[in-house]
Amino acid sequence: MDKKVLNILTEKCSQENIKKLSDLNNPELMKFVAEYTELCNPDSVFVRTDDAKDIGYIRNRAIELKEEMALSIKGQTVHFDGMKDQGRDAKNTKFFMVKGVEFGSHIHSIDREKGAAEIRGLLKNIMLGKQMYVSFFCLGPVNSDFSIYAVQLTDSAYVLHSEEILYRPGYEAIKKDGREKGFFKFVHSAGELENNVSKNVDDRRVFININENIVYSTNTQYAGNTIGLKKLALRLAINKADKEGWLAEHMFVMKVHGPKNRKTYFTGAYPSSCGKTSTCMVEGENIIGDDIAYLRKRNNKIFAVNVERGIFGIIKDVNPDDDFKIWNVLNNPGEIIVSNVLIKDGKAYWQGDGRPAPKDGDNFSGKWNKGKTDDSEKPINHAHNNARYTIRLSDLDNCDKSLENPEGVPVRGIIYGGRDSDTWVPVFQSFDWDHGVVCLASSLESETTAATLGREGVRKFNLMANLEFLSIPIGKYIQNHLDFAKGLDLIPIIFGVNYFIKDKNGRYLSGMHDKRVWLKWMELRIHNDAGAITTPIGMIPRYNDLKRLFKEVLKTDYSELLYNEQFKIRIPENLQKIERIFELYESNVIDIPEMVFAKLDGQRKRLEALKSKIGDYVIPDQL
Ligand code: SPV
Ligand code: MN
Repeated sequence: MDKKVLNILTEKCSQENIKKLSDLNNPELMKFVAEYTELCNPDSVFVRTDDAKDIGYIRNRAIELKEEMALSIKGQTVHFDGMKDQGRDAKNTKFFMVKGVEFGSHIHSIDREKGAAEIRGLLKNIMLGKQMYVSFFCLGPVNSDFSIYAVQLTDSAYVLHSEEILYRPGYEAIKKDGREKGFFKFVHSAGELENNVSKNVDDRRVFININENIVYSTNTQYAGNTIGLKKLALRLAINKADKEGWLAEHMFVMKVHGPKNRKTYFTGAYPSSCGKTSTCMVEGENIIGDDIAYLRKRNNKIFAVNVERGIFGIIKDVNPDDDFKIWNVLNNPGEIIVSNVLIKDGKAYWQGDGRPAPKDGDNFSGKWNKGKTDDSEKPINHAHNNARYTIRLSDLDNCDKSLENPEGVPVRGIIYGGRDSDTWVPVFQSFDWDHGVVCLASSLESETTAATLGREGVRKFNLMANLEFLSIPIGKYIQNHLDFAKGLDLIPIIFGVNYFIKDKNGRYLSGMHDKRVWLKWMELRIHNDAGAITTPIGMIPRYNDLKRLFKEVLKTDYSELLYNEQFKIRIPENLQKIERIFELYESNVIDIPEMVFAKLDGQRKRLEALKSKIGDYVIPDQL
């Protein structure tokens, strides 16, 4: 072993911990650990293997250091992030860029040297007085061509405990594999703590070095900024996928049951907090993953895996009526972390849980009582809008067996959905792959939510629900999607959904459970078992098919009046959308494939033709 590396490690690590590292037989990893041990300067270093003893140690540390507090339900704990650390910090998340390399204005970047100097400055001695934990994980199932190994350095036992729930262990796999390079590396520090939360949030940074596959995260605890394997790894994976010819997506993976025991696999991309988790969790179907998927081609088909093995989900509105399965897990013993909820007498409360909120308790603002206000005199809710739960998928009885299948599942349908109050119909099918990639996926917009810091309810462009995580130019990313279906025997069908369409009085037109019907319709379409009506934006369901499905699936009567309102083609809104998207691609972004403009233009012409024939708003019967 390199002498300098050994000296640094010997100073901070016990012999036992050094042995755990050297057993991996990977000098590059050792060097990486030593480099950041020296820079961050923790009091000691603990190496976590896949061993139950090590895992238990981290779980206990989180409690001991009050990063988590035990709740009255056995195995459950609560974690609080600071008042100003309740979502992903898009503003301070930046990619290192080499001068002269143009990625386009949508990608937040910082000059590489400048960024490296800034982050080194912030990391210097940041772990003084703390222990640094080193841990290994595998993204995707182990022993698979999807597997990517990752190493996480952090001073937060909460971060590691969360990762333990959410990701597959990697220590033994790495030892066996003998692979020396290609690891994703994450360096995180919560920084100085005050009342157990990151104090210096002004120095919160998430800096991404795609050339070296390293992400740094400082002065933050919120999981979306700190859990290396989640959105930080997604950013690295998008770049790796681009080089290797596969896709890394912000997508769920699920199985939908069709007639005669047919099983059809879907993936779905929705921006945060737009119904992604609740779609793959619907009654009657099976979940494989709720957030991040890798897609690869094999035997001229597309296969997908869940990169994770758990859910870091939004807890708001989880109640026995709307989300029974999650509710059940959260109300039973098990290894679960809830965050940024209200705690009263050891019990967790959150918004939309169907129970009266206690008048006081502990939450992310410290001691809380009804009427408490923040710095700007705004009332503080008992639980945050973006409060979360962290659970293992295997704790759910609807978890699909294929979760750990190294081959993944064959993808037949891909769904794109945003939060859109006035434009898209609740469900529709693209004409073909290219139309789907351009007019659905690359035209996705969504009204903002609490999952990222900033104002809610503003319409934002978010292609493939992946914009925030893109580490390659947008044009290239779209081209990769266009190319992905080339030469396939079975091209997945691309669908659009919108659970948030409203009538002119601002009332939602769909019920919470209607997505179960939309899924069944899409399943039938894939196998040519339902008809459709051709419209300028794609193909929409026929009333009679939906009426039958509503009866079968939800046991409700679906009226033609509602159908016409929901599936009315809103031409002015759709034309405005095309204008917005067209302009965006024309002005801001480099190297956009010609196909984008051609498909958008085609859609515009179809909409205009229908408008001049019938008018602004066209109900399906008129088509
Ligand atoms: C999301 O907001 O899309 C999430 C949670 O899945 S996180 O990205 O971790 O903030
Ligand atoms: Mn997500």
